[in-house]
Amino acid sequence: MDDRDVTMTEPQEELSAEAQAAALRMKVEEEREWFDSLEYIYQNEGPERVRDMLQKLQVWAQKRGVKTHFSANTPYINTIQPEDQPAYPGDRDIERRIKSIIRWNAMAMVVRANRSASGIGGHISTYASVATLFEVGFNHFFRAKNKNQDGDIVYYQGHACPGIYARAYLEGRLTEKDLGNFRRELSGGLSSYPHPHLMPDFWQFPTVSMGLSPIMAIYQARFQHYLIDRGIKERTDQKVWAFLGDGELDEPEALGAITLASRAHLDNLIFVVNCNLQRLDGPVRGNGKIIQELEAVFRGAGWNVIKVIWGSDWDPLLAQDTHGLLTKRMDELIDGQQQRYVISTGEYIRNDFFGKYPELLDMVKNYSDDQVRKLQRGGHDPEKVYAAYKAATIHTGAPTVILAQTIKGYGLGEAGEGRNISHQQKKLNEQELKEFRSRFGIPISDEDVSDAPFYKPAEDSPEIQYLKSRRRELGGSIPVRSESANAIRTPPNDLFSEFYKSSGDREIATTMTAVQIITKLLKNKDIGKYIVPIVPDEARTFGMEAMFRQVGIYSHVGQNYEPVDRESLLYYKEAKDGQVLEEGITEAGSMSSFIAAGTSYSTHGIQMVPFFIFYSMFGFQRIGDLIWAALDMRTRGFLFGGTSGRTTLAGEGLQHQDGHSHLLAYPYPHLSAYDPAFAYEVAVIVRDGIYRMYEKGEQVLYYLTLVNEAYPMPEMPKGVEPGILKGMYKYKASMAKGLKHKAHLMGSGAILNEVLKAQDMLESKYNVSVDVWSVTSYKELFKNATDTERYNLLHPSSAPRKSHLESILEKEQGIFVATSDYVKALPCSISKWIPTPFVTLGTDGFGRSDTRVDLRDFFEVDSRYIVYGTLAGLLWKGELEADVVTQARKDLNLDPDKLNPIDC
Ligand SMILES: Cc1ncc(C[n+]2csc(CCOP(=O)(O)OP(=O)(O)O)c2C)c(N)n1
Ligand SMILES: [Mg+2]
Repeated sequence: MDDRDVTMTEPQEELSAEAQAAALRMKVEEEREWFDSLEYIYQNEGPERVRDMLQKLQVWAQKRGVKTHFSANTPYINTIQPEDQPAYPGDRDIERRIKSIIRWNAMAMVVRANRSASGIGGHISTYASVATLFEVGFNHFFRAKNKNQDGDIVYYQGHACPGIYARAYLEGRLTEKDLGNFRRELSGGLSSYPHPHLMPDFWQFPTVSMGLSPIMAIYQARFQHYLIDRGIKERTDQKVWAFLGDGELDEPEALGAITLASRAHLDNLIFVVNCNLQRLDGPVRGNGKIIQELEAVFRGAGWNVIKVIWGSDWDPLLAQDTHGLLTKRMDELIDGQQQRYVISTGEYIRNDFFGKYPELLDMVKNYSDDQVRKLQRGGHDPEKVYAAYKAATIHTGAPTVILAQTIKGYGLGEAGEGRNISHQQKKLNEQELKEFRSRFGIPISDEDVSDAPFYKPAEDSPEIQYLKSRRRELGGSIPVRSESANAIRTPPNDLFSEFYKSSGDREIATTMTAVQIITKLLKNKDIGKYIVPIVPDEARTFGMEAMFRQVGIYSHVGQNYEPVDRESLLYYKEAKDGQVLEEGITEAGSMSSFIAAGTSYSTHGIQMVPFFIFYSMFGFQRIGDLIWAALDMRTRGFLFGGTSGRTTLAGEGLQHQDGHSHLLAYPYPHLSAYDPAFAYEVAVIVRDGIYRMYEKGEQVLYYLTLVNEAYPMPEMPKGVEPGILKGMYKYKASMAKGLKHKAHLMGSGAILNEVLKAQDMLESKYNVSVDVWSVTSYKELFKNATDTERYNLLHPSSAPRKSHLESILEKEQGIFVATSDYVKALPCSISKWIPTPFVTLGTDGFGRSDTRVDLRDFFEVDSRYIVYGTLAGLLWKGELEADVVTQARKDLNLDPDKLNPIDC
């Protein structure tokens, strides 16, 4: 054992009081010498040298096994000291009056909405707490986009949107009628939360699925660097501001990407966390301190952290705190107790907080109870907030997070200030309205107040004039969303022509086709530079590694090391102007990049064409909420679900084999989902996607599943393009003559090959003439069929329209059998429009690792099952006898008592 670890020491004799005093004096003297030396260094060589010394001492101590105390925290006081605060540039008084009016209107919107339509919801208390944080931004920081400047990018805390609407009302951008129609979206009213899909000229970012804005904002800030570093966008000092809730940061996505922000030196990014210490049900950390917890997390991740905890009226008290006792008390105070102070009397706070140490009680002995009660929190003090924002905007080299302490429901008084029910408060009674009005000085009479009328000062009032002049100064109104961007032309058919041809004997997987298409697009002089390949550490899985060398992997700092494979042709090349976004193992991060790139046409006025390639299993089921947000944001681009198909990805097993993402894609509006089988299908779909999204500007997103099973690719039959895009076309009609029965086999993805084998078997052995159909998209078929049906329902006197399915199947005789590498629910979803009997085969159940042959047997989707399903269908139709079918089952070696894979 190392002797330094010995904790037990020889029993020592008691020292006399005199000896103890002497020992103490010696220690004091020893320390004084140390401090004198440090002081000397500080005075003569400055703080940098002191830091250097301390670091060296730390190394010295560590080498001797001395464990030094580690803390990522600074004391529980404001980061910026009063003497370092810049002068406030605005008119505090008028800004407060504007803010009060906005507070009132934001509250009135919610109260009125809930009176006219009980239960319609809305939130009062979030804006009440964040108002100062927003208003300082609106009056002094957030620049609007116009022809002279890029403007800033702001993610507003979603539940605070009434405040944003109320401000737009004062600016004259929204009318009283608009405010009165809050949450009445069906009659064109203001959307409940920020939704670009519903208010495409106003909102840019959906922020109300908690935890998604922080990660989206990080990748947004990174994408801005990407555009600049690649020379696509001019260098600017555009900032990305994200306003977040303290409760929100419990979401794993929220903090999951913060190290990327520091690693990539995103000093264009500012998080403002509205630390009202509360979430929906109660305190965020009743028994802890959320601001300190977050400080440690962000500092540990390399962020610049600015705490705005206490308002200016605490400054004189802190100035007197020469022994650090007040700071100690602040450090001790836990959030649950601090929240209690919001609803407490001054006397309670005096006793409970200051009363712990007599010296502190002494500090406030000349303060009245009312003064003690009103001691303010930093997030409600414009001077403190301004100082923090200013420091954040000029900080270089790292992102900044501002942790601002506020009160939830600020100003609501007993109606919900700092109470656990604050979040749910949507109705104020007459008395509560009166109090609110009086507290914020809104000129509404006692008679009128119970109606909660909106209030807007006259156009020539100092308030409106000031508010507008501030916005003019900063470039215009925000939030604003626009869609003007560079046009992208669909590449000519020639670019895709090689995929329309047969590959001969060469076996190719659709993944390879997709990668080749991206490669060709990258080389194309028109579209090439706008392509953004995004991959979550799976480039080698999908055979994309050639792109590393071809266009480079994006890194803001370039490549400061010699890669281990530098000698190889396809080495891992990182470059400042690299084009590939190699995100590492984060589908959420990659999707956030995809969103930033796919909405760049709106955010930056630059159309980009992102291709995000991932394991299809880790798409919809893992990051479905981000895909939903992408659609809300009108994102354009291609999602490629690689290694798809429950039986096509041999090996890997249950957690990798996707046989259901196409079903998960069903409820996503404006999303086209395809499961192509052949190279030409992939090419036709991608080309159409570029045309629809980029040339026509349609609001749609493309999802394609790709497989890694290689097989010879056939030539594209004539005239099949419309069918490919609509979801189904006849791929191979029967050539056989004089067969007794007729069947139609529908197949998708790699399983189409099993279907083709079944066609041969049925024609050669079972007297069944078979047509083979390629189903590229059940979702498109379903959408078109239900859309057509809806039209016919609503137009009884018009000639009925035919869906694509009805048009292509109306003349067909025989039975139908559908097989895919996906769940049976997909073909079942269109069964209404398919002639009966309709047999559906699919891969319901957990995947398994095994060979493709065995998997297709296990999931009952191989050619034998397809043959058998066809014969069973003919039995149901009355064309075959049961014993013929039973015999076939034996011949095909199928076990009727095998467990259903869904139960295995
Ligand atoms: C993913 C997700 N889960 C739950 C909710 C419901 N929700 C809305 S606001 C809220 C509390 C928010 O607390 P916080 O982030 O602290 O914001 P505050 O309103 O306190 O500023 C919750 C749970 C949501 N919007 N999103
Ligand atoms: Mg909160």
